[in-house]
Amino acid sequence: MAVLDEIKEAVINGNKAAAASGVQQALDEGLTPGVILNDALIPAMTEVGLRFENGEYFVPEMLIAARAMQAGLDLLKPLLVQSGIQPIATVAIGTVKGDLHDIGKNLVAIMLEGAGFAIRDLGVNAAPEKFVQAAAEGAQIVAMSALLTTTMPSMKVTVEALKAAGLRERVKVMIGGAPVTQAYADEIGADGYSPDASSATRLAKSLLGAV
Ligand code: B1M
Repeated sequence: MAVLDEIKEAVINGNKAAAASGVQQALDEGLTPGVILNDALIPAMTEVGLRFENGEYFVPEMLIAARAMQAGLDLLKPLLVQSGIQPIATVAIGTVKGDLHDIGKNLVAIMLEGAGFAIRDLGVNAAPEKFVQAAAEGAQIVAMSALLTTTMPSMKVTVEALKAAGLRERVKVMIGGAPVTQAYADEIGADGYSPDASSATRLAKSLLGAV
């Protein structure tokens, strides 16, 4: 499908306006948000990552590609999120301390919201204390994202901080992000791991016994 290739090219080249207009055109042509996301936006970021690894792209190119992707996501968000439903539970979601990657975290938040969860977005570079505070204030799920191997340990620190605050039994902890694995979730005592945004919604529901 030509328009999907155009969106991919636009994101890879960091062309925000073309990414947004491509997504709008794809929607006008009747493509579903899921197809646009999975067959254009996400593969584009994968390609950007490969180019970074190969030394063809540097941080500025990654950054402008991320902005172009976000412009496309902004158009899809209202379509992925249902409105007017009673929240299943509140999820406090953030990218862990030291980590500024938020595209995947935002995508997971959008999908969770679409599945009926209330979202408390703690943003990027979220310190363990922020997650603890959100849990103390009533969030039933703490959801942490990490894209760097160097920031993954902050997930463990957060689990320990929840224990120290006496909150661990009251909240479910789920984790994800490209370098994160089920084995890591088991190692740090998280309740669950999911590899992508759609399985994250299934995981969140199953953690609460809602499926
Ligand atoms: Co960075 N970066 N980056 N980067 N960046 C990666 C992650 C990297 C793999 C690139 C590479 O080398 N190939 C590499 C990490 C290596 C490692 O640690 N293993 C890397 C690096 C090294 C860095 C810097 C250190 C570069 C530097 O400064 N020298 C630096 C670190 C800054 C920091 O965070 N402190 C850095 C900076 C940046 C930018 C700011 C330029 C930009 C981020 C902009 C932004 O997010 N607003 C950026 C980008 C764009 C990337 C890549 C290219 C794309 C990430 C992305 O958005 N993917 C990335 C390479 C890659 O991943 N291919 C790379 C698309 C997104 C939809 O996927 O985030 O994986 P993802 O989310 C998925 C799943 O993982 C999952 O669901 C999502 C949707 O399916 N998921 C969850 C995510 N969170 C979840 C939580 C859950 C469940 C599922 O439950 C709670």
